Amino acid sequence: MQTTYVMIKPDGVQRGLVGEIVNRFERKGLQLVGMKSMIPDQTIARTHYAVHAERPFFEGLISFVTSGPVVCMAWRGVDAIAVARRLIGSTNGREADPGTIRGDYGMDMGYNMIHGSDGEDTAAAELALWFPEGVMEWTQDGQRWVYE
Ligand code: DAT
Ligand code: MG
Repeated sequence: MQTTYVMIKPDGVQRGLVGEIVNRFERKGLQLVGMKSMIPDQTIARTHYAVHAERPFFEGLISFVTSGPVVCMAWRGVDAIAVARRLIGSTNGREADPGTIRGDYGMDMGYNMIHGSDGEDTAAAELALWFPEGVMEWTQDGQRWVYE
């Protein structure tokens, strides 16, 4: 089992896509182990995107992600990190496959509605950053009908 960090960015919230996006993870069979909403401050945004600090788009990205509410989620399942990335689709919405979140709802690179951890190390670091209180440990009865 893996747990991955997924975040609906301010454009997704502003466009009223929270329900549509959450639905995709839920119906897929992933287990929700963390969910909250906040307006990120500079510190958490800069830490989250620190790997991109030297890129030309960095300041714009920080200003975007701190501009309004985001929805922070932790989703758990077998290979959850890669599964979430496939549900999300490639970075640029114009090129993302139809059927993916970015492919179905997005037309831009920066305004791409959603973040998903890209590996085990980043998932652990991002979960610790956004959920310092930890995630919920609970048994979802329906999970026994998700995996044979
Ligand atoms: P992803 O979100 O698909 O993991 P990433 O980690 O490479 O993509 O980049 C993080 C975010 O930064 C991405 O969701 C949108 C923004 N971004 C990336 N490359 C960009 C670019 N060339 N111009 C503008 N924004 C960019
Ligand atoms: Mg990334």
